[in-house]
Amino acid sequence: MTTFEQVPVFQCEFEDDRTGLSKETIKRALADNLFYIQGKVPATATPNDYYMALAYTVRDRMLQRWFKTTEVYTKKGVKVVSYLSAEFLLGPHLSNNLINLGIYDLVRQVVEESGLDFVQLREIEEEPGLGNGGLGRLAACYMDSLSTLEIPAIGYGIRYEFGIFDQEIRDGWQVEITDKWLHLGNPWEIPRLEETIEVKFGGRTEAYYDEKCRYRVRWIPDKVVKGVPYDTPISGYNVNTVNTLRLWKAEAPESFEFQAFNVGDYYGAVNRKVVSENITKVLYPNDELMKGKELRLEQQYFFVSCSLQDMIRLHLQKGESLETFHQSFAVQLNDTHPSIGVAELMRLLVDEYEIEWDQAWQITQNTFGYTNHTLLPEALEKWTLSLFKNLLPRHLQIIYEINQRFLGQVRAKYPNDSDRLARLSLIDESGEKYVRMANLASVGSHAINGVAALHTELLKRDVLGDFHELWPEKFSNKTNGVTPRRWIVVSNPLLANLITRKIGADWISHLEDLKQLEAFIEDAEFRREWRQTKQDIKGYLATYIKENHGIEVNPESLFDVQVKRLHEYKRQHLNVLHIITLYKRIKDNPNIEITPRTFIFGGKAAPGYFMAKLIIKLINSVGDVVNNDPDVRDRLKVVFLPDYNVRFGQRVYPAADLSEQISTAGKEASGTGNMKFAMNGALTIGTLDGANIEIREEVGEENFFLFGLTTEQVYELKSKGYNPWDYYHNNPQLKQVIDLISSGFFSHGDTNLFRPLVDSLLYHDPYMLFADYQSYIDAQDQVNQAYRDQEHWTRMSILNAARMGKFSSDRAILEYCQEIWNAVPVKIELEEYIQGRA
Ligand code: 73E
Repeated sequence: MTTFEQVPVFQCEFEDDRTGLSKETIKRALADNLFYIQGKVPATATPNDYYMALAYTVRDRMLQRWFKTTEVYTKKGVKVVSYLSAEFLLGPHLSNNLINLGIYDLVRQVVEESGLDFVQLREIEEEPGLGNGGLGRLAACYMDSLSTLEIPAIGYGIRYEFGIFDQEIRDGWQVEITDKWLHLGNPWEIPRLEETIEVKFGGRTEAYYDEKCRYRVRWIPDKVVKGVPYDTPISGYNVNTVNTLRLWKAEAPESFEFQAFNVGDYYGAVNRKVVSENITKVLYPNDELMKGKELRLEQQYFFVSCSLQDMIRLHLQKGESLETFHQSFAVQLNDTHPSIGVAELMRLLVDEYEIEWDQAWQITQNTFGYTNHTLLPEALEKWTLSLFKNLLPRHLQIIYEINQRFLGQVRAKYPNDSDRLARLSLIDESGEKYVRMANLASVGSHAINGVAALHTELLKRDVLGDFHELWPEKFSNKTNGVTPRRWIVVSNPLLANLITRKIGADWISHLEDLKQLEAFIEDAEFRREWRQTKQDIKGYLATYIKENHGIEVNPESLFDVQVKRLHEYKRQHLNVLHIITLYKRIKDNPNIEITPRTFIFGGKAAPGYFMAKLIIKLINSVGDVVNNDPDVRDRLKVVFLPDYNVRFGQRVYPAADLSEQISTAGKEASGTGNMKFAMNGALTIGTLDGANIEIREEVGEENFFLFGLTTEQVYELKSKGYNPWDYYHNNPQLKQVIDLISSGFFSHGDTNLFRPLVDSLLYHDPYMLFADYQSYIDAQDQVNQAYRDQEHWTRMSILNAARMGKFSSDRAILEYCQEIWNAVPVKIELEEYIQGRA
């Protein structure tokens, strides 16, 4: 049980079951919610009923704050940040809200005194997996920080009925299962049916002259879909602010069905309903891969149109005119997924609210900011003109108009530079014609940012190089951050307690305070406690692995962890080459002294990404051999833990000794797992990529295991002709490892199974594993040496955690507020009887 020091936020003079915080009141509220909401008595209640009753009890305690917060934001003069994201990877709500409200220990005690198993109830919650990975999780961390910093904010996204698939491993292969996260109900959301919005699709446009003889265009759609908002409260830590995450669900409007019934087309009517509701059915499980599917563009336009119409409604409700829209809302585009918003805001302003083009364009540019998250060419969004025109005919016209005016400016600045014009154009005309969403987002925003220093530099130089030349002032870097509430306090209460005992609890909302831990580095007792804490948590993970996956791991061994989406650029297979290298050393010399290691992997592969799935199979196949070879004598263990998600992240980051951040330099825009590991005292083995560079700068190069080519060296080697074959031939160790895979040693003699992977490495190796192999192995050997000196390792571990202040999402959000959004905190005051003595 956690002994984490709570910060008492409120104490009631007047209590009722909905707000009271005395033990008795909470106990009564649990029983009440079980009876009146779940309709159960203890004799018939299932664990899920109790979980639901508990969740409602916690939600009730946020409602006054939530209501108050929303009310304040409708006041004139309050600028609201609107974070538009196709993904919010929230993870379980219960513990997070308990921590943020400062009532974790209290509620846990009450639950246990009521004879219930708190941990069992907590684990029942289905996590909302409404995202693929880093990008969606970043949005969730940012929502937490916005509330904690008391910034008026609203997150807008999609209420997918099925989030990221559940992963099972069968015979070493990934199998995808639909994620039915809503099947037992979702106590954290409230549908706001009366705030439903209509969204149009398809059809055609028609030009006309209005009563003042002005040329206008109207859009005659062939489909209308209703967007129903579902609101989830997002609490801040130790403050009254509770912001809203508003997710849209698609529903078919009644009127369309009646029309069809009248002509007797019953099937057609019902079918149309199904098709409309498909829009928010399922999250596309591809990260970093753009697939030009019509439904994906429908999803994007659907949620963006709902959100912008919602904002306009709120703005007009304040009694403001649309000329000042950008003073009410700062809208951030989380990658290009919501970038159709640029054309949609123009359409709303020009077509529906009859604002002149130039003014509408000013409002639009002043409203939007655009965050780019990837440089990978295969991830850049583009839509064929035909697909675009079918779905959004009016938007295509608007994009043409924006483009014509924009290219006019470019031509004036760079006469006779048709190549530049072709690169900057919103339309790619090099082959089949496409709309380029990154260009649309860049032209339509006043600010463009990357997510780590290196990434922003590369963005300015390559992907958006021409835009940077044109408007250098628009560009800035905002290095990612993660919330220490979820990633330390919720997930690692033992470490949080230890830290708080030493330096007080302020670090939870001022992560730079962790620096104060450095003062205790010479304190042997503190180091012992630090080491013991890590050991205890590793013990819990070992038990979990044994109980859930039947694999025995040694909690004293070095826990070497790589958890992230499967992708060739992230190079999980480089990690495997290291494992095989160690295995080979043992086979060649069974008595060799080696540092015992447990290799832990987790991550999902996009269902259509064959190579990523083959890498999962390889990890499991190597694990089968290594784990069962008596020569290894349990000194190496390889476990692939299925269904990596936020909840499992919370279990694994605290238990790691070594964090694998081994992407090819220049490929990982930032990474955020790297930050979560280091905050929890893991050391990093990593390349000079993404935020690794800044982590290394902060923690000190002596506390970081660096290897591999730099981005420059990668480019150089590529341009002079990279030949992986040479590395294979010139490095006997590497050759042995590759030959062992090819020989069928890990595939029951099947020499074909891993051939696509091996051939890809030998003949192409686009992510340059072979070029980095030796340097990686050398760095891993240094890790082994370092781990043997536990005193020294502990010092490095403490320094890593102590120097992670920069990577709090609070710091990142402050920078966005000051440099992009021009947003300031607004204190939420509560009535005395709820506020208590806070
Ligand atoms: O480096 C990460 C970064 O830390 C990057 O790969 C990831 O975003 C994280 C947060 O900034 C990312 N995901 C996507 N693009 N970049 C993406 C692309 C398409 C669909 C879903 C996600």
